[in-house]
Amino acid sequence: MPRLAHALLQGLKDHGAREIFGIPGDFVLPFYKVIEESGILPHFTLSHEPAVGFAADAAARYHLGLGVAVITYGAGAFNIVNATAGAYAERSPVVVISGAPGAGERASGFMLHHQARSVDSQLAVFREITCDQAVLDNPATAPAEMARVLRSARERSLPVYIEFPRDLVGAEVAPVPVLPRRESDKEALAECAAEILERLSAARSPAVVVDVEVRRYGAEEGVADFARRLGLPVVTTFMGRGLLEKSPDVLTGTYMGAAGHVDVTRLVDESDALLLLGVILSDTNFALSQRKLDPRRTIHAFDRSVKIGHHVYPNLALNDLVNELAARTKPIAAGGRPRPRINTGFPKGLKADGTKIVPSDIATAINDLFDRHGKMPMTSDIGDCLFTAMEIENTALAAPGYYAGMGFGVPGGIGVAAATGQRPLILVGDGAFQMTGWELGNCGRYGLDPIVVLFNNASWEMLRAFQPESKFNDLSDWNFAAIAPSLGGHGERVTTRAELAAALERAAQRRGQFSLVEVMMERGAISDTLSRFVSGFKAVRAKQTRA
Ligand code: TPW
Ligand code: MG
Repeated sequence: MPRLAHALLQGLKDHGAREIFGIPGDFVLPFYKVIEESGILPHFTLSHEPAVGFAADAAARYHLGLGVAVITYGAGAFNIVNATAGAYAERSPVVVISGAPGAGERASGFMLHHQARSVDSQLAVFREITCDQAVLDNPATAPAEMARVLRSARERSLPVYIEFPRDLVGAEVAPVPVLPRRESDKEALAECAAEILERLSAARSPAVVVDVEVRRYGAEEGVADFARRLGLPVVTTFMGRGLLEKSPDVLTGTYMGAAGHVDVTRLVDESDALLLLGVILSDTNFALSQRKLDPRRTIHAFDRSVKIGHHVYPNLALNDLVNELAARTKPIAAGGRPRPRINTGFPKGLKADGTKIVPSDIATAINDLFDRHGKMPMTSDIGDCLFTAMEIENTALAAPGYYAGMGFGVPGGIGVAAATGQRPLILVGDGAFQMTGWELGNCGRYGLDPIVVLFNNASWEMLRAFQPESKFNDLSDWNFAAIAPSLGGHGERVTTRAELAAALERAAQRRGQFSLVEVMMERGAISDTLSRFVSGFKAVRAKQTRA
C-alpha cells in the first residue's frame, strides 16, 4: 500500500498536475521531504506565498493541467488567500495543499503556533474561495476524498483545498483513483445545441464572444472550427485576450466596449444573437458596453450551464457543447455568410530615435521583436502594462484582467517558465514590481530566463488616471535595473525609443539569466487604451450617480 504523501503526489500527477510550487514550514516539512525525495513531480520554491499562488495559477492557465501550491499551516496558508481568491475569480484550477497540525497536537489543549482563532479557521476561510475541500485526517477515506476534490478542480476549473495533517504523511492508504468524468446529459445537449443553432441561423448578425473558460477547458480549436463552419465572427473579452491565438482567421478582435475598436464594439453591441462561450460577465469585460446584455439576444455558456433567453440547461460541459455544435454544423457553402472583415491592426515599425517613450511605443517595440524572433508567451500584471498589452499582436497571455490583483505578473511569468519550459515575456508596472519583483531572484536556481519589461513611471498611474488630484500616487524611483545583477539577472534602463528597441533585441539574444528592461516614462503618459477605458468608466459612473 502506498503512503498518504505518495498517494497524493501520484494522484495529483494522474489528474494533470505537472509541477509543484511552494514554501515549506514545519507543518509541511514531512510532506515536503517526500516531494523532494520521491521526485514524482518537480518542485519549485519561491520567496513569498502570494507568488507561489500566482505561479501555480499561471502554470495551470498555460498547460491546462492542475496548478499546485504547497504551503505551511496558518502563516503560509493565510498568505496565499488572495492569490487563491484571484484564481477562483478567474477560474483557474489551483490545488492548495496546506500542512496542518496532527491529531495529537489538535487535542493537546495548547494554542498552536500559526493558529488564528480556532484550528479550523483556515479551513473556513478556504471554504469561501475554493470549490471543494478535503481534510485528510482519516487514511481510510482519504483516497476517495482526494479523488473527489481533484475531479472538482478539473471539472469546474476552480481552486480546491487539501489540508494534510503532518502526522499522517506516512499512513498507509489505497491509491487515489481517477473518477470518471460526469457526462453531460445527451438529450439535453442535443436540445440545447439545436436551439442555439436555430437562434444563430435566424439572426441577422450573430457573433461569438469567447472568454477564459474556453482556454481552461481546452476548447479553442473546437470553437474556431465551429465558427469557421458557420462563418461566425469571434471576439475575445478583455480578460480573454490571447485566446484563439492560433486561429487568426476567425478572430476579429477584442471587445472592450467604449474603450475598444468601434467596429468590434458595434459587432457585439448590435448583434441580435450573441453566443457567449465561457464568458465571465464582469464589469471589466462589459461595463463599457453601449447596450445592455439583453437575455433575449444572448446565449451564455458558463460554469457548466447554458442560459438561453430565460431558461437554463444545467450540467452541460463546455467542451461537450462546442463539439455538439460543430458536429451538427455543415460547413457553409462558399459565398455563404461573409465574415465581417475588421482591421484591428496593431502598431509596428517603431521609429528608433531619441524620442521619450510612451506606453504604446512599448507595444510597437514588442510587435517588432515578435516579428524578428517569433512570439513569446506573455504574462502581465494589472496596470497600464495590461492595457498596453491590448496593442500587442494577439498572443497567449495570462493576466488578472478581471480580479485585477497586483503582483501577478512576475511570479506568473516564473510559473509559466517553470511549467512549460518556454521563455516568457513579462509586463509589469513599477508599483506591482515593488510587490513581487523580488521573486526574479529565484530564476537563477532553476535556469529560467524570462524577459521582464518594467513600465516605470514612478507612479500608481492607473489610480492617478481615475483621481489625478491625489499626490499619494507618486512613487519614488527605485532604480530597479541596478538591482537586477544582485538577483542574478541583467538589468538596463532605457529612456528613448532607440534605447528601448536595442535593449529588447539584446534581451532576446541573451540567454541563461533573466533580462530586466526598465522603461522610464513620464507620469501621466498612459496608453490610448487605458485612456479610453478610464473615460468610459468615469462616464458609466457618472450615469449611475445621476440615476
Ligand atoms: C493587490 C489597486 C490598481 S492599479 C494600481 C493600484 C495600486 C497602481 C499600479 O501601479 P503600477 O502600474 O504597477 O506602477 P501603473 O501602470 O498603474 O503605473 N492592491 C492590489 N491590487 C490592486 N489592484 C490595487 C492595490 C491598484
Ligand atoms: Mg507605475
